[in-house]
This record gives sequence, structure tokens and C-alpha cells, in this order.
Amino acid sequence: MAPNITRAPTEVFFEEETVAELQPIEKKPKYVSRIVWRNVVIFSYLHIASLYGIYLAFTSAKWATVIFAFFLYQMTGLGITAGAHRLWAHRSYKAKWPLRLLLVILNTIAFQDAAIDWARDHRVHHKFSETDADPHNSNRGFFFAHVGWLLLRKHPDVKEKGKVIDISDLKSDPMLVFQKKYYALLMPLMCFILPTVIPVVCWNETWTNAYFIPTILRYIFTLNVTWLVNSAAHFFGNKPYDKYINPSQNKSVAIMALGEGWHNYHHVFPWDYKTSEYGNYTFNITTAFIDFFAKIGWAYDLKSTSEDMVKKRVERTGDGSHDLWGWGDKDQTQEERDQVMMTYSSAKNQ
Ligand code: ST9
Ligand code: ZN
Ligand code: ZN
Repeated sequence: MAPNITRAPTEVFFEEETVAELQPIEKKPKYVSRIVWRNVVIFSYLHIASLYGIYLAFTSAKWATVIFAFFLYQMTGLGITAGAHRLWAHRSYKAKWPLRLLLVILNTIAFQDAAIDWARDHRVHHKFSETDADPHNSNRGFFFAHVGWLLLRKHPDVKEKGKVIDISDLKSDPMLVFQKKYYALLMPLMCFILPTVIPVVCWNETWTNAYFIPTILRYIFTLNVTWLVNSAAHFFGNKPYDKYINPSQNKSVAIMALGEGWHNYHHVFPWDYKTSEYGNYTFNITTAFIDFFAKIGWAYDLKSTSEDMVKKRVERTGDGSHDLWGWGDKDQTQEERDQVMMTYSSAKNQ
């Protein structure tokens, strides 16, 4: 007797079905990278112009101009680190409106695109790290991770998988929405026009020096330092927290990037407002900045990772380079000391 089945499970060919319906799902078209020549030309010009800025800084600039350029690098850097990165991309702390206003101004002078877009790309970078969906996937090489990704159309996976990232919090922040809406007006004014006009008006600097040093050189220097977090800190350094990922602890990058080089830790615990295990201000100016504003009440709900959780992760996936130099290190926990296995102990003789 025939079995009482009217419709078989899938993958059985019925006469009424057409061959077309049975075709395998269409293969994704092969990805071909497309160069954005406009960006190649602009970035080439800016880098050459910034070399001229270095020359002028050593030959004809006033001290005030060089100091102003350095000051702008640090301040606009904070607009990226404390603003776009730790506040908006990772929500690792909360900020009251005066601090958010300060950060959005500094962030606009930094010109790394609207913070909403920056934070969206960065969330995608963390979620799909080292895959085609990562906007600056370091598996495509140092140059791509550093700047190449800004010279090409994005891989379709970035846009496809990026859709699953929730950015409703960013889109409902009126300051960020305002920044994005008026970016084409605000950015040129704050990143290029004001930094050029201020030295001329305030301390009688030449237009040439004012344009090439605190404007172009400062901008390109800050950009390259930021990009080093994506390139150098994904290639060089220890991995005390997770040896299976590319992001690494890179002290040189941390110093230049105001504390953002502790990248192995940061990828493992991205919600930690310090982006590193220790609150050491010497190599983490951004943490000092956030702590200062927490003291005056403008920053709050600062999130960190417990020592215990860090320790467990170090033991489970670390590469063994976690920086305890040995017995008696100031960072050794009391528990580690109490539970040490001591053979041939001299304690009974003491
Ligand atoms: C710059 C940013 O340099 C640098 C960011 C570095 C990040 C570092 C992070 C490291 C940690 C923090 C350390 C900080 C250290 C700081 C130290 C400071 C001292 N998800 O982008 P489009 C969709 S900026 C979902 O045009 P194309 C979306 O629909 C430099 N969807 O793609 C979008 O439309 P809409 C100045 C996404 O056409 C549409 O695709 N800026 C996502 O392939 C089109 O998006 C420049 O030079 C996503 N993630 O073009 C501009 N992405 O936006 C450079 C896209 O309307 N950029 N979609 O929703 C460009 O010209 C273009 O973006 C492109 C790609 C050519 C690169
Ligand atoms: Zn991050
Ligand atoms: Zn990264």
C-alpha cells in the first residue's frame, strides 16, 4: 500500500514544478574592489601639503602656531576618543549635555565624518571584526586597514551585515542629528576655516603657515594616528587577553592616540570606558579626561570590567604576556598571593 503522503518534504521534484524553480540559489557576484579616485586625489594632496607643513613648522612658523597645532591635535583627538569612540560608538559611559556639546564641537573640528556614521562603522568593525563585513578588515593588509578602505567602495557585506546593527540611540540624539544634517557647513568652517583664521588674527601668523600647519598638518597627523589603531594596533603587539584575534596591545599607538592603543583589551571588553585594564593616565589621557568630567558630574555611569572577569579571560585565552613581572608585582591580587602553592616553604622556620 502506498504511503499516505500528499506532499513530500522539500527537494522532491514534482511534475508541475518548473526547472527554473529548482535552480540553486543564485551565487553572489564576485566582489571586485572599486577605487574612488576623488578620495585618492584629495588624500594625496593633503599628505603632500602636510609634508610642506612640517617644513614650514621648522623654518618659518611662530611658536604659538606650532603649539596651537599640537593643542588642536589633542583636543580634536578627544572629540574622537572620548566622543565618537567611547561615548557614541560603545556607550561605555554617559554624558550630560554640556559635555556632549563640547565633544560634538571637537569631533566636528576633527573631520572624521559625522559621529553617527563613524560610530555605525565602528560598531560594525567590532561586531564583524576581520571579516569582509569589517569596514577596515585588517586581513586585507596593513595599507587597506590604515587608509586603503577610505579609497575604495565598501565591500557589499559591510552594508549588508551593517544593517543588523542598531543605531537608533545615535539617531535619536538631537546633537548628533544636528551635526550630521549641517555637516557640509559646520565641518569646513570648524576644521579648515577657523584654524586658519585664528593664528592670523590672534598672533599675526602668515596665511601660509596658518593654513599648512594647524589646519592641514594637524588634520592629517590626527587622521594617521587614528588610522594606526586600525592598522598597527591590529598587527603589532602582545595579546594578553585573547591570542586568537588580531587586535594587539601597542604602547606607541596608545601614546599617540590618547590611550587607544590597548586594542587587544578593547576588542575583548569594548564596553570598558578606559579601553584598557588599568586606569594609567600616562598612556591614557582620554581616561583622565572622562574621569575629570565624572568628578564634576558631567560624565556618569562609567563602565569597567571586574578584575575577576579580566583574570579569567587572561587565563583562558591570553598569550601569556599579561604584564605581571612575577611574585610581588603591585598588580598581583591578594587572592593570587593567598592561594599560592608553596613547596619547601620556609614559613615554619620564620
Ligand atoms: C576617517 C574615519 O578617516 C576614520 C575612522 C577610523 C576609525 C578608527 C577606530 C579605532 C578606534 C578608535 C581610536 C580613535 C583614535 C583617535 C586618536 C586621535 C588622536 N553599516 O560610506 P558609504 C550603507 S574619515 C550599514 O558612502 P561607499 C548605507 O546605506 C576621513 N550600512 O559607502 C550608506 O548610506 P547612508 C574624512 C552602511 O559608497 C551607504 O551604504 N572622510 C555602512 O562604499 C553608502 O555608504 C572621508 O574622507 C555600515 N557600516 O563609499 C570620507 N556603511 O550613509 C571617506 C555604509 O546614507 N569615505 N552603509 O546610510 C568615503 O568617501 C566613503 O565612505 C567610501 C565608501 C568611499 C570609503
Ligand atoms: Zn572600539
Ligand atoms: Zn579594532
